[in-house]
Amino acid sequence: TFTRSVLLTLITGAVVSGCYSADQSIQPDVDTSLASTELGKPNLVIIYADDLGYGDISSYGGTGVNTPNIDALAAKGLKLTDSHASAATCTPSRYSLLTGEHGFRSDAAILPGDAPLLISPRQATLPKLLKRAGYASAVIGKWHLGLGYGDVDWNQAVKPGPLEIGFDYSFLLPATGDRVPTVFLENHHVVDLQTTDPLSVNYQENIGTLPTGISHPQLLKMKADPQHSNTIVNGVSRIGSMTGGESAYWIDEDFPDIFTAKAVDFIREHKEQPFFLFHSMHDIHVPRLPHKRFQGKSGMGPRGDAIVQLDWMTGQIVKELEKQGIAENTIVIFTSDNGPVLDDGYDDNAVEMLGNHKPSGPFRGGKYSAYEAGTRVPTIVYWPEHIQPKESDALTTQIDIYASMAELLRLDLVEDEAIDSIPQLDTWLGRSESGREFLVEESLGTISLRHGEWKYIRPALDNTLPDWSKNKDIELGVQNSEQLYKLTDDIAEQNNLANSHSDRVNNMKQKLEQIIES
Ligand code: NG6
Ligand code: CA
Repeated sequence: TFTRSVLLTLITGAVVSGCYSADQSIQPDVDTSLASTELGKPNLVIIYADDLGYGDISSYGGTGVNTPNIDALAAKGLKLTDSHASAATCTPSRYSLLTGEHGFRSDAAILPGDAPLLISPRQATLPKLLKRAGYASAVIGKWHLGLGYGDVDWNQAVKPGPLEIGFDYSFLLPATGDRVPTVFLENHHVVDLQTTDPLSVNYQENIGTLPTGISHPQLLKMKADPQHSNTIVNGVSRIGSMTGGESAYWIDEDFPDIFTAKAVDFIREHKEQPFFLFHSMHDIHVPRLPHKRFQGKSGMGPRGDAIVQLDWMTGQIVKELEKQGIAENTIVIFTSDNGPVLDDGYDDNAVEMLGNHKPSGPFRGGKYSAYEAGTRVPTIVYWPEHIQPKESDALTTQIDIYASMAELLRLDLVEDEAIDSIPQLDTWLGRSESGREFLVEESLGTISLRHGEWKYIRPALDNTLPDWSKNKDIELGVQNSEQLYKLTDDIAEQNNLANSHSDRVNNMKQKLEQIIES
């Protein structure tokens, strides 16, 4: 149940439950009845941007930056305009994408960089589902779903992780760019680590002698807030303390080339069999440190330049699919894990250089927020063979990718598998406009429900909200009383209709409770 402790966890991100429920254990049969279906077995590539807002790309109204590669997908594919990440923060969104379950069912919250793996190796996952149809799977880029059993020894095999929950290959940034350890993890091992210089990480206290943002501010490329002022690597202070393992430290500016090369390798090696590539971008999360060739390319500073970089990375993947002759038979889903944020801890001029660009599009709020911009994100489905160019305002959510892929591949979901995922294949292929009747949006400190054009935001169960949300102009949308908005008349959620529509409030509240308790 969605208890007070869960809420506190969502708010602070401090408690890590890592709890696995035993009854999620499944042993599905391999489906051998998969004669070639009408749609065959397309490859699936999910390009998952980080913190990219609804209005951050040109085809969704972004004015401060050009995104020709992403726009080409939108022009030739299905452009969804009411499509949602499952949550307004990273970890629960990723959890839902990969498990088909709401994050609150496992207390999913923003995880520290040393958190245990949040998804149980016994749990059903999207890569495991696809394996039943013969797919190979890889995750490349940001993980942020925890690793090991907590208190990870980075000098040994780090597991369980992606390989234990169904991926065949992983090349990860373990948590986020702003959290230690600042090293790549390939399958079970930290890349380029030397045994003579062991790596240690600590989120409770400072360890080692590396300079920090507090002790050596003169070493910084960007000033940071107190939470981001610990160990300095590559001129950037991070959250958490780290010592040793220096040969393994990443250079942030190299991310686009390294991750692209790994993704291209995986595509080349698997072009003969169906595959799933979860290309989990670091951009445009903080710290924003685009490669030199993208610096100054947007006129909006590092945040805009990171969007240009993200667009380039997207183009590289599509080009490679074309080069290998498999673009026609590959579903590319381009979307984001949560809404936009300007100041998320580093002084990179995102606010000052914004100009008229509107990261949230016409919507209220942004990352962390219960208002629409928290979860409503650009979502494009590109599949040349089967999707006609189209725009659709069907209500959709990333949590349904799981059951929709099962529908496409004619795989039955077993009991307890992806319990919150609803098959929506026709909608995701642009063949139907009906979409979801109800849709849950998780956010920092509360939870909301969409019912068609209506949006209900549950009141706060607790008043302990983070201080940084106030001084960074982040609107969480958490209030002590009910909120109800009618989006068709009020897209920016300005007129709270809860008082004049108490029946609707009660119905939606009840429905939300029902979903939470189910
Ligand atoms: C927050 C961090 C923020 C970012 C976020 C995770 C502070 C004050 N803020 O706790 O900088 O790292 O976690 O972002 O520490 S997410 O996209 O991965 O959810
Ligand atoms: Ca994010």
